[in-house]
Amino acid sequence: MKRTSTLTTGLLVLLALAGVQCARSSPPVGVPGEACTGDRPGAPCFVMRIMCIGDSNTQGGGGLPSFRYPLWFDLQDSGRLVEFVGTRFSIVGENGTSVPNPDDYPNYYTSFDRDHEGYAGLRTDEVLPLVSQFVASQTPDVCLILLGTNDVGQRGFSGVQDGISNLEEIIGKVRGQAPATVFLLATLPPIGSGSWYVANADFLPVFNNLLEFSVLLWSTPQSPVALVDLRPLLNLATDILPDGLHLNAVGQEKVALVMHDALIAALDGSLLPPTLATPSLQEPSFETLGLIDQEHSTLSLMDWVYPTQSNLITGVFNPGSDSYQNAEGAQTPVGAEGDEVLSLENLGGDPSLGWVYQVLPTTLESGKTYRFEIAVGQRLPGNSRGTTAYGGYEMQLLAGNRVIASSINQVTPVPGIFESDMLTVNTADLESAPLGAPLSVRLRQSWSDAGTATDFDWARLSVW
Ligand SMILES: [Ca+2]
Ligand SMILES: [Ca+2]
Repeated sequence: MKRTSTLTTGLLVLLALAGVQCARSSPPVGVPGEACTGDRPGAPCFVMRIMCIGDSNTQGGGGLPSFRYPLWFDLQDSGRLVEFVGTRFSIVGENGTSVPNPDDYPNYYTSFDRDHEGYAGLRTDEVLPLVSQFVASQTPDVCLILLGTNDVGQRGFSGVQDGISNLEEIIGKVRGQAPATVFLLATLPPIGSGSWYVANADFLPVFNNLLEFSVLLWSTPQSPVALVDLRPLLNLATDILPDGLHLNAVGQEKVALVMHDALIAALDGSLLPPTLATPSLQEPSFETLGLIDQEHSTLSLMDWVYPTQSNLITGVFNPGSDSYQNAEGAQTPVGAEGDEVLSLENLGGDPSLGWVYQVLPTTLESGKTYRFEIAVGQRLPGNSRGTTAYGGYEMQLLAGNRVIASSINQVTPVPGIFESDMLTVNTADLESAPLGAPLSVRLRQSWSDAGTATDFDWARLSVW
């Protein structure tokens, strides 16, 4: 079959012609951790990081910058501190003959944030293997996904089935690295007779209906998934180019408006279920496994998630008196609670991604103070676990994927006892705090020496 006017071929030709990459865009807004320039000088700045993932309708091409351009300026008009993130920054054919017309898109190379994850021509199964890498380098708070047209157009009903299943896997891969991400999934735009995909256009409503149902199944309190319904909005005659596939300038504006409203809802936390009155940490004392004296187990806990790095041994330990004072049998080590503790041991190597975390079923609220406390233990030298030294620690409190308070080695416990460290943060002290985002806490070792160990116990969270 001759494939003309597909999301793949026409644009790939342009892409090949384009060749050269443009200079990277510099987002006009601040980055997390840098001070904002608002009325609280020096306050940490939380800019919501939005990652647009999709095919050519997200990448843009043929001189059209995609819905991202009007969306960006709609968000600016709403006064939102946002940043588009992604590892890509060009439209198809940019640097060729298809640079966005400066009369129509005057701010394309200046105040527009061009970063994206749009891949012209790709199906869900082709984007899926790229996800872990681009999320690792550009952690999003919100993923805006418009993907699946190439699946349905090229493969009909099997494209529907595989497309939906791959979207679920894409969400899973993002959550693997950014567990509190909000997902906004757009329904697919109509397909016209300008494209050979039109032979499978009857499967579009099947895909869109299945997507509408699936987002309900995929959504969790920690990581909401919502539909951005383009169906009532778009029609072929006015919003799609003659190629039958791509949004024209009018279509892009329409899509941007509905995506803007969905993003505002996400940023304001209204996609999340109501907050629980009293947030509480589960398994605060790591006693679930019921270990006997000197026993160590790497079995999973119910509510704490362990890292999977092979250089780190994460588990629960019932220390003996050769590790901590007063730890004989089922007694409580000095400064700890109960008889079991969380144990992080390093076989040698980087512990920086070795976070043990717990996401709470509660969200960050304005005008409140949050305090996270934990006891940190340094084992006695010559202990029977065979660990030779203390491994240090870092503790963090997060809202969404954002660190809102952090402490690294503020306390050095005396060998043989536990000492507590605490983080306290009031949302009023955070400029543009990620309100509405789910809270989580996490812990890790801080030093990379082989044979080191750090134990944690008695986790406490208070809010007032
Ligand atoms: Ca305990
Ligand atoms: Ca013991």
